[in-house]
Amino acid sequence: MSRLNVYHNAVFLQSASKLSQCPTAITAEVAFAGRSNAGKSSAINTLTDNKKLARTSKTPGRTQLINYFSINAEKSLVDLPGYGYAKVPISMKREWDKNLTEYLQSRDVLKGLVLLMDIRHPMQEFDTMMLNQAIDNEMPVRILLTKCDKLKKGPAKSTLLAVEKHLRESEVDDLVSVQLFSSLKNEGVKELVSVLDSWFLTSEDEVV
Ligand SMILES: Nc1nc2c(ncn2[C@@H]2O[C@H](COP(=O)(O)OP(=O)(O)OP(=O)(O)O)[C@@H](O)[C@H]2O)c(=O)[nH]1
Ligand SMILES: [Mg+2]
Repeated sequence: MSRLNVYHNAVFLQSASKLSQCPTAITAEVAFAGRSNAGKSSAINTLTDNKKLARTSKTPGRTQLINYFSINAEKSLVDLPGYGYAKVPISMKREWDKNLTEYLQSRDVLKGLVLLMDIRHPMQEFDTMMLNQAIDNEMPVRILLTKCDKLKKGPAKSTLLAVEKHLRESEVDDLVSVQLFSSLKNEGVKELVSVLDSWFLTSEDEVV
């Protein structure tokens, strides 16, 4: 029946606080980005079926380092620091934003970006900024509307349709797609796996 989910093999590889510390042996990676508290670390844990892998927290701003989880010797998942957390000093905020921009622009092995947004507050200023940067760098993006368990089915679907419409009207729907996701209910995992598989597979084709 279902193929083995290779993401279940993920193990912690290392942390990095700047680009120069990022692992060099990896040939393909997918990064998880989004506002603080959007559910990035939880989504990684859900995808990998390992609740202890990435640290999650009720306190926003928990993940301040770039954390790498390797799937095998060449492929990794990356938990990026949450951006836009209001309570950190403005200088630190600027530093994070600068680092994220630099990461998108210069990390060649980055094959795609999973951009997480709390379904109750999608497409905030920082999300749009991140999305535009990804588009400028021709980076494929999968938007996860997270914590969809917090809304009833109808409103969740309406938000999904509204974001889809926005992407179509902005003519970025060839590069950017969107889905519902809930770590709490294990919802949207299969769809996410197939997107990640396609990004990692494309990167294998490039190597050959
Ligand atoms: N109801 C619900 N809560 C969730 C879901 N995903 C995450 N949460 C909760 O949201 C909070 C933040 O989750 P994290 O995964 O730590 O968020 P993060 O984006 O990694 O946050 P930072 O590391 O601070 O950037 C935690 O209290 C989680 O339990 C979900 O699908 N449903
Ligand atoms: Mg986190």
